[in-house]
Amino acid sequence: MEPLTGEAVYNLIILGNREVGKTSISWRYVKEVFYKNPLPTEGVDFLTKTIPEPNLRVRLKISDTSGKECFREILLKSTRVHGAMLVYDIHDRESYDAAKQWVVKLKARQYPWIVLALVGNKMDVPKDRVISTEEAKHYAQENGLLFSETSAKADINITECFLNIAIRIRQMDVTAILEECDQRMKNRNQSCRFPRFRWL
Ligand SMILES: Nc1nc2c(ncn2[C@@H]2O[C@H](COP(=O)(O)OP(=O)(O)OP(=O)(O)O)[C@@H](O)[C@H]2O)c(=O)[nH]1
Ligand SMILES: [Mg+2]
Repeated sequence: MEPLTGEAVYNLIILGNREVGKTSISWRYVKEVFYKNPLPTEGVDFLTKTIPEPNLRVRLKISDTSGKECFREILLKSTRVHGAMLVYDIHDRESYDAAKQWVVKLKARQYPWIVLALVGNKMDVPKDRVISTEEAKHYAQENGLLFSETSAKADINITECFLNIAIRIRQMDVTAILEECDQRMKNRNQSCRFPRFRWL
């Protein structure tokens, strides 16, 4: 793969039910902090961080969404997304099912270039876990997703999770796909390889 000449910007959206730890994950990664009682996110918060890997040269623009459905739908329709992190709480099956529904939704809308990562958070609390690592890993493998279990609180696998998503986005050349779609949109005589990209 050719080395990048400038800094690439990747848009990453974090989706998942309320209180699964979306804000805690993004703050741990970007600000290196953890708060026991963060305020619920209203709408969306934007954070950016340049990945401290000299060979990658990537700046992540992270959209930390509210667990409220209406906000996320609006955001998905208005943003060019390179990757999506689908977060669940390993103690909460409803949140796991919701994360899987996001996979179905995103695939159904034909965003084939979006790198999807399934993330089971709060692994620092082994008691009362209801989603086993094996179950989630199996689902992720079957559906071509990246998979991690994390703890924002104990800072486990957070950096690796973001890094792996960025590496996969680069490997799949998602930026080139989006640029191609932009170009074809300008020239309406040509059809886009991904006809429904206008959703983004
Ligand atoms: N034990 C533990 N608690 C966590 C972890 N991550 C987040 N929490 C707690 O879970 C609760 C919800 O965290 P948030 O980060 O606000 O969750 P959210 O998904 O952003 O919630 P909304 O913005 O309302 O959608 C807070 O009490 C956090 O302290 C973790 O890794 N381990
Ligand atoms: Mg939040």
